[in-house]
Amino acid sequence: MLGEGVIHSPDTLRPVRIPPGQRQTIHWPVLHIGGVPRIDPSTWTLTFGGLVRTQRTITADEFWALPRVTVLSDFHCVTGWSRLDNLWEGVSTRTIMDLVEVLPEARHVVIHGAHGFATNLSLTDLLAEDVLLATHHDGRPLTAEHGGPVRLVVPRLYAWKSCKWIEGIDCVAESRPGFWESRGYHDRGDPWQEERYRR
Ligand SMILES: Nc1nc2c(c(=O)[nH]1)N[C@H]1C(S)=C(S)[C@@H](COP(=O)(O)O)O[C@H]1N2
Ligand SMILES: [Mo]
Repeated sequence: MLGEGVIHSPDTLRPVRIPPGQRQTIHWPVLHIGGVPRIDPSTWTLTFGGLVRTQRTITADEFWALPRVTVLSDFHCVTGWSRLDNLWEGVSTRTIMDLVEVLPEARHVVIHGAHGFATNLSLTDLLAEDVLLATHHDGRPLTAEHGGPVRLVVPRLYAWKSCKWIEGIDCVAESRPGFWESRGYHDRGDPWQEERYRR
């Protein structure tokens, strides 16, 4: 049994858990472009920019002092694999975004990861209750291969939105495509609508 404090991503309550065109995987593939950056967890930082009242960087110490959440969710890669029942632990994006004053004209964010990777989200999708900056998966610290020390997890969108080795969040007014979105991937990427590629 899972503890009472666990947030269940709404998609985990669907009678059918595998979106169209996907197949279930039991093991957990490692997928990204470029090498695996080795980031010291004690010197990791997260920088907020763009349409925020004051640009700021939070340190690892500040991050680890924040209240934590546990989320049970599914993970769907656009290449076709889906991994169900992932137990993520970390800090809610709601808690993180409360640390900065987002200006009212901001409607979207650009998430920045190591090696210049970026992906975009609407503020609404970023602030969904099951979205978090994860440090642990299934009870263990995230390995570097899977995005450790800290990655974003956006369960209800294709996994390319779940930026590994997150470094920064920029608030913007208009949607601004990231790495895959500017190479033909869909702006939003809802697996249940099969939003794989831009139409
Ligand atoms: N920084 C970064 N994050 C990334 C990627 C990437 O190339 N760079 N690839 C994305 C894609 S396409 C997928 S499917 C998931 C895979 O996460 P995993 O390797 O932990 O399974 O990471 C996403 N996050
Ligand atoms: Mo992916």
